Amino acid sequence: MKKMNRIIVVSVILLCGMAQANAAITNVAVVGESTAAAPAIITPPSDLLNGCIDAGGQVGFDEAQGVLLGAPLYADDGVVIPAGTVVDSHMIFLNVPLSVGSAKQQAIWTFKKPIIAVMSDSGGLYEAASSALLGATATNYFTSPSPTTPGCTGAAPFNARGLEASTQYVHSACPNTNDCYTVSDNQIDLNMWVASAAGDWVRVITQGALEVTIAIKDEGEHKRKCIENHKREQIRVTIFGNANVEVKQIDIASLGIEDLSVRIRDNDGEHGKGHRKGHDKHKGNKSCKVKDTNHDGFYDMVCNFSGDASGISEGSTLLELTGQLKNGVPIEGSDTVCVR
Ligand SMILES: [Ca+2]
Ligand SMILES: [Ca+2]
Ligand SMILES: [Ca+2]
Repeated sequence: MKKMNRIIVVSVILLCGMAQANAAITNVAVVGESTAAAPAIITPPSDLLNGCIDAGGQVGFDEAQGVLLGAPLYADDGVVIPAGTVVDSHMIFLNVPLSVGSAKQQAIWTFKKPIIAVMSDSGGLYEAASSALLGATATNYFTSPSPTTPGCTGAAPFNARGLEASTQYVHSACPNTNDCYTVSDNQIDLNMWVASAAGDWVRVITQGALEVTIAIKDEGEHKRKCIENHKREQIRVTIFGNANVEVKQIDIASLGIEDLSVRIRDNDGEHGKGHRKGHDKHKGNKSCKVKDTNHDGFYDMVCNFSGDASGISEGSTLLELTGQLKNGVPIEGSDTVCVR
């Protein structure tokens, strides 16, 4: 069993060391009847074995984020997430101690991005097959007994790891007397009913984005790095390319920060001046330039943004850049700036 868990059925490029500002579970709230403790968003636990994680109520945590799939990923209802998709992963479970006996709880979980797949099969097969790829890095999913909690056993897959709906994946009508769920955009309404023998464990996959490091500076005041929030502001933003994001593949028109967007001066950039080695005008857009500003061997993109900055809060503020590559893969990055 343990060896089977270790088979990696999908290949992947793992993107490490990235911010997770856009990826998180954002809220959980009980609906209807509950005989369990209040649900909670938690940090990744040391183990995810059946025998040593007693949650009291439904708990959820963010797993791997910004994972670019190198092979298709399989989930409930025949969903196949194609290779090339970038995903974020999250785990939600309810598992009670032997002394409690049983518990049931219905809760609505909200994510920052839309849900694209759920893994809830009763044996936990989808979960087990994807944990090497999507699991939280510091959490033990595979080694039973646990290396850190002696005597604790129960690594997925096993009977009753997932949901025990009467029909395995019936979600359309979600009876409060059984395991089931319904998904709507960035929310999952999740009903779990567990006995102490085995809990319920569900992996939720949401849209993800490739992470880029960015640097935001006011066009005229680079040193102070403050932007004004009471006028049409112009801001220079550097997007640093990396091994996963080639900045020349960025769809410039897709870039946005709050209500700011790339300032378009004209569309004849290919004929513009300034075309010299290591300092290329970006094709078709004079307001973004491509060069390796930090000399790390990856091209970077420097763009001028403008627009209505009046909605940005004063003080030290985290601003998030979103956009996509020309092939549709989302990108995102953030930087803290002074706003006044
Ligand atoms: Ca159950
Ligand atoms: Ca179960
Ligand atoms: Ca660079």
